[in-house]
Amino acid sequence: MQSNLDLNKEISFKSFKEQVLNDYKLIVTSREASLLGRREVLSGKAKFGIFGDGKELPQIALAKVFQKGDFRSGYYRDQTFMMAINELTLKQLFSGLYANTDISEEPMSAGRQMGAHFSTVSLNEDGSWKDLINQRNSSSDVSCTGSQMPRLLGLAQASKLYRKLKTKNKNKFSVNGNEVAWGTIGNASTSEGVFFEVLNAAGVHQVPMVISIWDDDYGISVENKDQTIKQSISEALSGFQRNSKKDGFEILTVNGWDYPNLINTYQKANDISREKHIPIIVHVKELTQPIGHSTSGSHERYKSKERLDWEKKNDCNLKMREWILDNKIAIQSELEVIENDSKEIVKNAKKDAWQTYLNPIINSRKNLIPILNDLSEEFNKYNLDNYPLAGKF
Ligand SMILES: Cc1ncc(C[n+]2csc(CCOP(=O)(O)OP(=O)(O)O)c2C)c(N)n1
Ligand SMILES: [Mg+2]
Repeated sequence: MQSNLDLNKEISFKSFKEQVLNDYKLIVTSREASLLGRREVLSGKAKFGIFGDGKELPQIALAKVFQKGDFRSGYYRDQTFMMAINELTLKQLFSGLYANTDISEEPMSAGRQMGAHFSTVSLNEDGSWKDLINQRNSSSDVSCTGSQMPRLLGLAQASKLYRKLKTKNKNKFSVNGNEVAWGTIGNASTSEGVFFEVLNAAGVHQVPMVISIWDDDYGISVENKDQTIKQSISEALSGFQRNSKKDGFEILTVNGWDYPNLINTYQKANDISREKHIPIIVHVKELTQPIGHSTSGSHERYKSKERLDWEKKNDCNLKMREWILDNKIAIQSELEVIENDSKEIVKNAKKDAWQTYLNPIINSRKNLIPILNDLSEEFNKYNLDNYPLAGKF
């Protein structure tokens, strides 16, 4: 679990190293889960799969500033973030893939939603509200890309109203409107009308909304050059940038493989948005998709060799590994221990989730067999040879 970060606090090298290695462990574990998850689908055990590979690192930085009471409204790439805020375990991720219908095993939707649609629970068993200010919240994803945007605007607008109005019974929902609504969206989905409408409204109303754009240059097989003006959504949106005379957005850009800059960028976004209620766009560039868009295709069929090679070299997990070694924060063998452990942890979580999914089916079969045996004995008491269909089946 990530702890909220205070960049101004001095820490010892030991505790800095511990934080960095914890972050590294989480991104490699999340990656292993994506790799193994894809195999589970392609070998026929799990349904459709879509994973967060290639987007791990920025989600770590986002999780560091995401506080209790905040809301996420995002899309299917955010497994690393959900793990970082402690709202998704590896076993739950696999239970989602197997569509386990037991809500205690698959808390996102008891296997009813598409996998990687991440939600937290807002109500108690008796239907009363939980204290949302004491938990990290995620409004459930919906499979239409872009549909997270209107929800994101509403959540941010709520904070604005809580700060402005003396709303009754607000204690469970807000502390003076200090809650930020954090959105995530893919680069291709920013071409949708609803994205621009929401940005316009957020700019007009000046709400505490931070929208991260995970830019991997593709929307399935379509490149930015074929669908985003200037091939860059932050350049396209430069007219939304606030200035000394007029309100608007703060637009931040950062490369998705740059760990220290990601942390600084999200800290900045957090400070501006939470305190001053200014909306922020964080354009996270140079991300990749190591195993392609989803289990329904292979990106090798439409990406050039140059692009595939570039993606291999610029994989955010690999870049963080290089950064750790270059800055002598840890040595190779320490990282290898983390990498090998992660493989084991993910394999075990997968096995556990599969066994838990199968157990009730195996138990039902165990209960059914004596019933069928009894029935068969019962039938044997009759002479079925006299029936016209006897022996036909
Ligand atoms: C409204 C809508 N149109 C099309 C789709 C099909 N679809 C699913 S994901 C996707 C591409 C999204 O690309 P991007 O926004 O860049 O996110 P990425 O998967 O690359 O992270 C499309 C077209 C959809 N789910 N919803
Ligand atoms: Mg994309």
